[in-house]
Amino acid sequence: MKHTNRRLSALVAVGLTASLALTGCGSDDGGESANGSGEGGGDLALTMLPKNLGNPYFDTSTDGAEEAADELGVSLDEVGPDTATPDAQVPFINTAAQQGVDGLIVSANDPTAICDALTEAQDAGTSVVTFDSDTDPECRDLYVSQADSAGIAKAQVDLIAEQIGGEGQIAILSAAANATNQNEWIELMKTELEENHPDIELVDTVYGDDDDQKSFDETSALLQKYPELDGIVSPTTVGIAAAARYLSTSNAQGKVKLTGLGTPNQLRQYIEDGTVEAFALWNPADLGYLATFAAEALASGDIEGEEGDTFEAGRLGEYTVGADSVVLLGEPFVFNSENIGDFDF
Ligand code: RAM
Repeated sequence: MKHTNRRLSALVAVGLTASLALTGCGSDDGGESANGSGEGGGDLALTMLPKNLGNPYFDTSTDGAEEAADELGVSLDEVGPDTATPDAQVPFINTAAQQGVDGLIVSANDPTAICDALTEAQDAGTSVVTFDSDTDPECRDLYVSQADSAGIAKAQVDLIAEQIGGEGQIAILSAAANATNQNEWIELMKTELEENHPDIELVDTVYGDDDDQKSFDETSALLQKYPELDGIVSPTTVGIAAAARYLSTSNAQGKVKLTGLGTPNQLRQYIEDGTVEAFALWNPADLGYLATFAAEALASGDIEGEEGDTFEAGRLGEYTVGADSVVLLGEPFVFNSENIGDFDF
């Protein structure tokens, strides 16, 4: 079975499927299981390149990638820059290509800045899978997407609209200004607001660069600049956690609503103290797991990355490559005080 059904949230009308693990989702199980396509990995070497290191979201996606690599019998290394800046990933891509790795799995800080390096890696024989945040499509073989972008945008708009009572001022606290994934979601959120929430005014979009301190400072600045602010949407796990930390000790706690995309472990205390009512995400471990199966299928020649190609992804089941060489993990999921205790990632 591809996905496990879970109960619907009353807050968001997205059909909630997804392969969200109920407990833990790490790869510290010794990696001995080999269900699904465990055979045939050979001596393949894969490299995982997140936007930056030190982000629990990517720690979790790498856990999932390592779990998949264990099952497939391939090697996997994680490398990455400290900061999520547009071209900070280029040297890591060049090194992976020089090392002759078979597959590169990358979450892009910028849709174009790493394209030349990725193309050179492809020319050197490396299969390129983007996950989480895409490049321009011509720079990669396959993109493993966490969920439909319009669904991710709508989930967040629905949450903030519900929390502020359908009217008022909101701001967006995003990641890096060039991040492909956040920028796509922000455009779709603007459309959703214009079409369905005319009484909500988006007063500003600011960028915390997926850096904890910068995100914290940007939250502080937003509250000073907009004293009437009713809500903040932060479509980044780094941003929402920093904003929650700021709000939790400020006078605005509970008054300025905060939602967006976060991990349960980073936001648990803020759900418990009332700073955050509900937020959304998918399971990053499953995303890393699926991206690794996709990279192995490409690198071993099982698939070309063309629309209609199918491959097995272990415990997640079979996936089909869609239009523009995109593979979709599932649907976003909403976490709140009633269900957060069920999750550990
Ligand atoms: C941060 C990163 C990542 C994004 C999540 C929601 O961890 O920006 O790319 O998908 O937030």
